[in-house]
Amino acid sequence: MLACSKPAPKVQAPAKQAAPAKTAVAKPPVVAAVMEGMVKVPGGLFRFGCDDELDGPCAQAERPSRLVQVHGFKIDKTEVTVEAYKKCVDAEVCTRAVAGDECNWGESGRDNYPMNCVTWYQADQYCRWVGGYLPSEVEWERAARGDDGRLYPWGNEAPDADGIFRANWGEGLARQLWIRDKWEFDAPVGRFEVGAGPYGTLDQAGNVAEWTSTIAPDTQDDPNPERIVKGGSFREYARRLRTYAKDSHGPHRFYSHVGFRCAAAK
Ligand SMILES: [Ca+2]
Repeated sequence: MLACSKPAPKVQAPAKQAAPAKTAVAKPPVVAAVMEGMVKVPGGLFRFGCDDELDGPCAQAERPSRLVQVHGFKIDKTEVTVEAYKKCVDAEVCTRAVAGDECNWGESGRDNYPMNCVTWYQADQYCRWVGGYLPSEVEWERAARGDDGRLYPWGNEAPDADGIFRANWGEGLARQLWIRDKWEFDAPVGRFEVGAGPYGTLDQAGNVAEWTSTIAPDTQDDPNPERIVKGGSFREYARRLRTYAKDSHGPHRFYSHVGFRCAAAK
């Protein structure tokens, strides 16, 4: 159970870095390009979590709904791609992702697919390398939800309302339904522009679910506490795509339906 009875979490600020010395090595070339792929998320109060009357029925882990103050920040417009992650591996900073089965690493033609099959540690390492950090759960939800308490990044309509597919998702084990949105498994990032969030993010709902920096409260005393994962994926029910929905996994685990995106200070 992920229920959190603690006070509303505060936005996690990126770790402070020591002032660069005059001889400091320049940041890797990829940084500028990655930052260009980010959108600005304004600071402010927003409603976080699930309210049974407004959003429900809610899972216990999604309660309570409360107002949370966030600082402005930036977040990747799309999930981190295989192509982007490979640059970090080539720089000998990141480790290779697992290959095979539904994993995208090492597969030809998958450069623009999300970097799945990475552990939380690999995702965290990549975001640090580009000068950012993994978003907290609150930051992730702020980017997806804006300030109007919407159920999905695009609004309150169901993902397939009026026959328009706003995300890449599935229906649990009903595999024949996975492909209704044109993609049986994950898709190249950014293919569902109609599903854009309030600040321009794409695929926050669906495609691959996304690691955040937030520890699952019910595992916080474990040696390797689980981290919150947000957004649902190509294999999950529409409800799992809701902005407040969440899951959690151990940081050493990797899955074909889990990837990540990075955040950065404003
Ligand atoms: Ca996603």
